[in-house]
Amino acid sequence: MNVAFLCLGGNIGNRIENIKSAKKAINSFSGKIVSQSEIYETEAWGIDSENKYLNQVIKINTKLNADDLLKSLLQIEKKLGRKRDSDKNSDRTIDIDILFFNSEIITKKDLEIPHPRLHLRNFVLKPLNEIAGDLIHPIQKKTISALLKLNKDKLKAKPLVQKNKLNYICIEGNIGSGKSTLAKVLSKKLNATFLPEEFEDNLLLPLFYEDKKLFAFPLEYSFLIARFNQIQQTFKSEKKLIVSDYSLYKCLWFAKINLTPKDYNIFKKQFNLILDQLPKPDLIIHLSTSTKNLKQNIIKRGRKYEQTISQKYLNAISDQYTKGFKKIKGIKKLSLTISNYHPELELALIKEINNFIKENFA
Ligand code: PH2
Ligand code: MG
Ligand code: MG
Repeated sequence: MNVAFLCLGGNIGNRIENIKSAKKAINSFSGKIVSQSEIYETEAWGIDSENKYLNQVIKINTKLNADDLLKSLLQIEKKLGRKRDSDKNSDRTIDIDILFFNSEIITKKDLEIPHPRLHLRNFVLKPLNEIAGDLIHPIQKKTISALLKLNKDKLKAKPLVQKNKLNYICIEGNIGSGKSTLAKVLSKKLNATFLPEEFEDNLLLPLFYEDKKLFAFPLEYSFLIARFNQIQQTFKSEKKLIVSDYSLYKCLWFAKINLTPKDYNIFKKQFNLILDQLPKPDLIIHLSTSTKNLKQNIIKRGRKYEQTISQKYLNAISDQYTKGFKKIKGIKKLSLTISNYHPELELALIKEINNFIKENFA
């Protein structure tokens, strides 16, 4: 099996659709796509055209040799409406270039591998670096990431912000609403990474339930810092969709209930600073249910320090969650109300969430 890296690009017509169609055809006729970069937008390189390019780099496994691969790619270009006129660099619907073929060096009239200008171009190096930063250029004898750093191309390749891409889902709800169970099931269903709330480690929490006035400020503050840290670390290493059973907003909502107005104002400033540093959720789901149901669930799961939680406190949290949820702007929101708990509940909720995702995200 041969490994090849291809650069797809085009600057006229429906550029995204053309790239998508090209990939479909490549998968059928040229080789199996095993990884792909984001799509980048760049001004036309080396030519005088107003039409910006979209480019994407893909890696394929193929049984074809380099000549036959080129033939199949040229056929695909033609099928997708590529016109070749005398001007070598004219605007085009789709261009598919072979960047590398194994680590071979080929210098024929109609096929040069590695692509002779790839190391000069941000629109190739940027996406290529994403999927093969450590690959060594067989002529330049440098890695792609080194070539990217060295290269002086002035044209910036900007990742195309894909509309409504789903990267981060938070499930919110009062103590005992069942958000953790649901988040776990949902992350399995969506093949996502589960980011769990880590309240067990907070030694202040049991103390707080014994003396709320004394421990409220240190408790809320320590939660804020711990959650900030956890979310930041997770996003540093995780590329997959993340499903969490909390959002940072809960810090603010609990602070509103537990802190004096003066302390709350101080807290809110710090909260907003920290919120700005973190990736925004794409979807927040609010699970709500009656205080009676919450109380039952708290008894059922039997965490010792939770058993003294009063009806009044639960009511206050539910109210604050509802108010806070309404105030969130610029994030997709889904509200789910649970009237009673039954064995099929999770499945029913997942179905609703799935429908919402289908309608709202690409
Ligand atoms: N391809 C060219 C010439 N110039 N510029 C950008 N940004 N992207 C391309 O794919 C591209 C180009 C010739 O193939
Ligand atoms: Mg080209
Ligand atoms: Mg070409």
